[in-house]
Amino acid sequence: MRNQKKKLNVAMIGYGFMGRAHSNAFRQVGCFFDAPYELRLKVVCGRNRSNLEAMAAQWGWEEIANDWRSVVEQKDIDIVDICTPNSVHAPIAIAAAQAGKIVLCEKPLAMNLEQSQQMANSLRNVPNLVWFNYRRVPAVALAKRLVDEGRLGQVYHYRATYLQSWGPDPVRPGAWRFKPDEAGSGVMGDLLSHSVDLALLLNGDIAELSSLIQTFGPGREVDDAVLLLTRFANGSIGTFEATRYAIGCRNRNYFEIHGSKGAIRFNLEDLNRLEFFDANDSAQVQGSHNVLVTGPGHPYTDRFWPPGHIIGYEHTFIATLADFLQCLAGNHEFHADFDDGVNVHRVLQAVEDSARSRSWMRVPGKSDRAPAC
Ligand code: SOE
Repeated sequence: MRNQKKKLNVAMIGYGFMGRAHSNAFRQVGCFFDAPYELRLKVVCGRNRSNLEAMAAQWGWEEIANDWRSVVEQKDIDIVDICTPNSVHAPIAIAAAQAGKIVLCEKPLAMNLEQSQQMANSLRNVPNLVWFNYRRVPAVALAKRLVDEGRLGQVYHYRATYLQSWGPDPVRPGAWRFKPDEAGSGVMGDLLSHSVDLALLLNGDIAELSSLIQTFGPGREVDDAVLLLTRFANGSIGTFEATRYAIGCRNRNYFEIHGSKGAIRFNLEDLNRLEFFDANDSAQVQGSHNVLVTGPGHPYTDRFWPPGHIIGYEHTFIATLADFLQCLAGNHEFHADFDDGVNVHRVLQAVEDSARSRSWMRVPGKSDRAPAC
């Protein structure tokens, strides 16, 4: 069976933390899922040869390369995966699309809204993905199922926080995530983009917002913390907070939704669980169900381990890739794609504008799409 599958050769540009997460997904997807393609880890590309050699040896990449421009032109490459600093997402994605490749790209999609729109327009005719991996946490997918089934009723409140603590880290001052010309923004692109993507998925469009942005690091030119108040198109209201200065919190990607019929609560630091409060439970036993989302019957879980056997961060990338490959084979729409990446940038743009002008901003609508080039 396996050797009848069509082979797709992957080139990965960039090889840091995300490069490892992606390499693992490329290697594992066919083990956990009945993937319709066999992926071959063909080329890993970056600047430092000895780091690349180590990466290739550890994760099984066949070749290393230094020049992404020639890699995206390579005839034997089918998929270009981008996990570089944000500033080079656009040129690589656009060149790869022009060369007819399938394109996978880390978040945030671009440096700003305008660039993200150019990217989405350039990639209209090629399959594409943005690695908003938290959509595929089984507990998050279960939350989406409960929302879609109407189990929360009319939503009143959406509350999201993404809290990390490494902002004051003295050994990281030169890191690319702190450089405006490489990262484009600080926590806005790095953390708030995840929270916004999940909010758009679970609660629909954000109509308007008011924000506050703060930089704590002396001399730093990117945002360290951001707060928002939002009104959603469905009439609910929301708050968001993203920061690298939440001392005591390592990677607390959290959301909570309150509706007329129930509530849900998720915390990535305990990613196998979803709390669900069902207002239809009889008053005597009302309280949160602390659901261990490892099956039976939960999204993705039959692909991993038996019920009760927990999964980790890496499985979210594997499940994302598995869904993408299924959609590719069946010619179905996949999300999150570059248009979803643009939708996140619409919100981020309004966040920047609101903080700068100290006023409420309407989030530019999907009809305000940049003209195709
Ligand atoms: C670092 O802040 C980081 O790795 C982000 O870049 C990721 O997108 C997030 O998932 C975890 O934190």
